[in-house]
Amino acid sequence: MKKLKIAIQKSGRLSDDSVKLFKACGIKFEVGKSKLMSESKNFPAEFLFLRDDDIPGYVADGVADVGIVGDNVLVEHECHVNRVKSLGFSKCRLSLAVSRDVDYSGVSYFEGKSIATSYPNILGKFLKENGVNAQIHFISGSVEIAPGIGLAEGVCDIVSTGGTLLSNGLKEVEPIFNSEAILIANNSLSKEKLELLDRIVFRMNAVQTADT
Ligand code: PRT
Ligand code: ZN
Repeated sequence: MKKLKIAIQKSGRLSDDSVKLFKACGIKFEVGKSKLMSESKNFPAEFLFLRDDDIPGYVADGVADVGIVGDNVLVEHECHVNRVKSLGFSKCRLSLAVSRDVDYSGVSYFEGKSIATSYPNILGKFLKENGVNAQIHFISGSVEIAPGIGLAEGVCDIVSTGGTLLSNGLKEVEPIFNSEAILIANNSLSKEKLELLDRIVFRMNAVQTADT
């Protein structure tokens, strides 16, 4: 029988809850620090442990059949995949933030200014929808440092508790995108694989009902 290839984050904010969810569904598999693949012994599934940024592309290309990724990464990468189910964990928001001492009056504050972000697509769409012309400065990490070193006047980054913004002298002024973990699937799964996915989704729904 064909195995369903399931991509989950190797190590990070999605990893533990992703593993926990499949285990709560009764799917047994090993997770090891150096393991990049793991076959389930009691379900026709094979787990691939990847960086979260690679998951949407791999699922779109069919390298993996299904995966779990943050909606922020999924939308930023603009991959064509099937959004199967919102999972309710790894909740966060993508927000615009400025230096604490800025007298912020509204989104037009950003007109003609530069904004550092790892999410140029989502930010670009937001600015366009709001008729704001700003320069987007892409940086791949430690975005919150940008205003302090004179790289940009604002930042657009993931916020959860707000602690990181605070400790970098910034304040959140505009939440632009709400995110949580999403179960995604390749758009052209075989009938056999779709049946396996249905079995998993059925179990996930049962687990979530039991939790609430
Ligand atoms: O190594 P890999 O590429 O796989 O992981 P990663 O480092 O790119 O991602 P990771 O593990 O940090 O996050 C994975 C996903 O978790 C994200 O894409 C979001 O969907 C979700 N998530 C939830 C978060 C946060 N909460 C979060 N707080 N992702 C990042 N953060 C960071 C944020 O970038 C900022 O630096 O945490 C900081 C802010 O947190 P607070 O609590 O101080 O506001
Ligand atoms: Zn990543």
